[in-house]
Amino acid sequence: MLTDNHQMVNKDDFVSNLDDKEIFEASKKIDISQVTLKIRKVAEISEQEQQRLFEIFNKFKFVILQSEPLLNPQENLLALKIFFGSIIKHKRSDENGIVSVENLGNFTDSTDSNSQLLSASNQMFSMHTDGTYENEPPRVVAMQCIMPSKNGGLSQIVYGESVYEYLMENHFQELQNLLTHTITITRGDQTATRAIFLEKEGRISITFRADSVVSIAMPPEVKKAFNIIKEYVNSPNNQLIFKLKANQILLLDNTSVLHGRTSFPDNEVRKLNRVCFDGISEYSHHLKFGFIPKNKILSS
Ligand SMILES: O=C(O)CCC(=O)C(=O)O
Ligand SMILES: [Fe+2]
Repeated sequence: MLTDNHQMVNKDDFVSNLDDKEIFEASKKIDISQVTLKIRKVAEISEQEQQRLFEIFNKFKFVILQSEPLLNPQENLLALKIFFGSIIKHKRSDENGIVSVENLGNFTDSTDSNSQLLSASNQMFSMHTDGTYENEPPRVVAMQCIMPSKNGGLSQIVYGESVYEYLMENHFQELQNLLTHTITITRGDQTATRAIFLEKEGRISITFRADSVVSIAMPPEVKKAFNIIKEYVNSPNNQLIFKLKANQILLLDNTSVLHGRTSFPDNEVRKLNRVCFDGISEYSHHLKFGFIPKNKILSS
């Protein structure tokens, strides 16, 4: 069954960095309507809708929350705090912690003049988790679509668990190397060192980023694995691809899925609001972050 989102994907005539066939194949894998929850507004969410929100979040690791238009749509985004915890601020965020994701032309990071900010451009944003250069990356990322671009600007998702299983089946030694070595990711004055897959209380989380905005240092033992992951996650065959619509919020378990977006034409407007949450709230016990691999090899 094709959902509205799928139809929009198929009608898209901007080739972006993917071709039409790749987009079509990738979008067939999951019916986006399964992960879409329609509500009136976040502040008025019913008990039943709440339950459904957690169910979808825990099962699929992402939710598309669709609400009715509001005069001030940011209200919906900020109201998510009750469920997903405190907002983690970003260099570019406003006083509420909201970052505007839109094409600001040749916008560069003032702390690092070499790096163009992808979130402030129309360029493709390759697959990543948010906050890889932070000591405590956000557990939840929410991206609210204010205006989609007509062409391109498609959202992409890859499960960390799929990456893990792929390595387990095809590159077992490389996976073991990844579990025992750390990688350092630096952006401006922020830096963090950790393994790509981390186990805590039987659940595994993933952090990954591989673009030229950040600098990445790693020991030779993990270079091959890093490149295998980079290729795997950026292959459209392994992605879920869909187009976010206005009044939809894409909620991600940032410890379980990678996300990205395709490029869009320079002369088109596309605007999202992004917010990162720490995942610590009075509802935390309803949320299951990270994944449990089918086959465990983690020792310790
Ligand atoms: O533009 C998008 O859809 C994604 C942006 C993103 O991943 C980010 O700003 O971290
Ligand atoms: Fe992101």
